[in-house]
Amino acid sequence: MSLRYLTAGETHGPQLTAIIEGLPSNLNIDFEELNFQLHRRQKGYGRGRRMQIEKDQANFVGGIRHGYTTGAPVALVVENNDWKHWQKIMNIEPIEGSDEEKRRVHRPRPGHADLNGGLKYNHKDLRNVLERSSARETTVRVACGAIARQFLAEFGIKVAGRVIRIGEIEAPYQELPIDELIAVTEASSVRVTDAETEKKMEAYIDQIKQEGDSIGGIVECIVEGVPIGLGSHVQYDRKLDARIAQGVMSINAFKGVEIGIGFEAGTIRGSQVHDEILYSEERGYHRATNRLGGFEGGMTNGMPVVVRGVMKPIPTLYKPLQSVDIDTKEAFTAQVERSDACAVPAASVVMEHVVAWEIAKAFLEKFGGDSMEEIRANVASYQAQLESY
Ligand code: EPS
Repeated sequence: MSLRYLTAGETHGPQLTAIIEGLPSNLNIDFEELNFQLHRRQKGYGRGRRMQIEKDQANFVGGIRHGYTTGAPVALVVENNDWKHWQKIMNIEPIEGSDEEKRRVHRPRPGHADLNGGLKYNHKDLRNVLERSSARETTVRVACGAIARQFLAEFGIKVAGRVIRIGEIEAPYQELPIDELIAVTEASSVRVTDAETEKKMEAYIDQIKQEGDSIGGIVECIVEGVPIGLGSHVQYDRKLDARIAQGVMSINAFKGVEIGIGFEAGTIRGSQVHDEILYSEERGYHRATNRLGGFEGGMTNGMPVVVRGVMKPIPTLYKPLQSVDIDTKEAFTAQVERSDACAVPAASVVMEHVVAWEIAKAFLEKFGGDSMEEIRANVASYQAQLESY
C-alpha cells in the first residue's frame, strides 16, 4: 500500500484532522521538531490577526507508541483556538437563529471557491464552502509533510525553502549550502537570504496592506540527498516531477509550478539547458549543472530537486471587488473581512512539506518495506548496486 493521507476539518471548526496510512513501523517521531514546522508555517511578515489567536500543535491520537510509529495508521489533530468564538456558528447540531447569527454568507468573494462551490454543492450558505476551502487546512498538510521530512532525514535527505519574489520585489539569487540556506531563511521575516531585500519586502507589504490590497509571489523548494531513480519514466502517473507538480498546484492559491529552470527552458537553446554527465570515483555519476532541477524522464538524477511555485494574491481584500449577491442577484462590492495581506513566506513552508511528502512517497515505493529496518536494508542494497554499476 502506498503512502497516503486524508485531511478533514473547517477553518473555524473545532479542529483539523489527518490520517496517514502506509508509514513504516519503528520511525522515531520528534514531536518538538514537528511542532516547530507548524510554528514556521504560522510566521512571516504580512500575516493577519488570526495567526495571533492560533498556536498550532499536533496531537497524535493513533499509530504511535513510545515515540515510534507502529505501522498502523497515524492519526493527528490540530485544534483551532478560534473555535471558541465560532461554537454556535459552526455547530454540528442544528441551531436556531437569524442568518446573521449563523453568519450566513451569500456574497461570494471573487478569487475564492465560494461561488463555484455554492453552485456545485447547492449551498445557499457559502460558509459551507469557504470553511473548508480556507488555507487553514495547510496546517495539517504541514504536519503530514513534517513526518515525511523526518523519515527522509533518516536517509540524509534535507529540505529547504526560500522566497524568490513578492510582487514587484525579486530577491537576488544566492547559492548557499543547504544548512546555511535553512538557517538564513529561518531568521528572515520573509524567508529571503539578504537583509536588504527583507526590508524592501516588509515595506512593500506594509504599503500593499495600507492600500487595502494583497500580494502574491514565487517560492522555491530545494531537496538535497535524494537518491537517483525515484519516480519512473514508464508510466505517466509514476513520473515524480509530475506528482510533485500536482502536489504544489493543490496548495491554496497556487497558480503555477516549475522544475529547475522551468519556463525559461522554452526561451533558450538545448545546449544551454541540458546538464552534462560527469563521473568521478568519489561522486559516481553526477552533473556539471542542475538546470533541470534534479529530474530527467520523471526520475530523480541525484542532483538536488528544485521546485518553484507561484502563489496568487490572497483574494480576501479590504479594497472591494465587484461581485453578485446570490439572494438578490444584485451587484455589490465585497465587504471588509479579516485577511492576510501576504502569506507567501508561509506558503514557502507549506510547499517544502508538500514536496517532502511526494518524495517520501516515491522513496517508499522504491524501497518498500514495513519497518525502518527493512527499508534501510533495501536502500543499502540499491546503493551497492549503484556503486558497482
Ligand atoms: C484564510 C483566512 C484567514 C487566514 C487563514 C486562511 O483566516 P480567518 O478567516 O480566520 O481570518 O488567517 O489562514 C489560517 C487560519 C492559517 O492557519 O493559515 C482563508 O480564507 O484561506
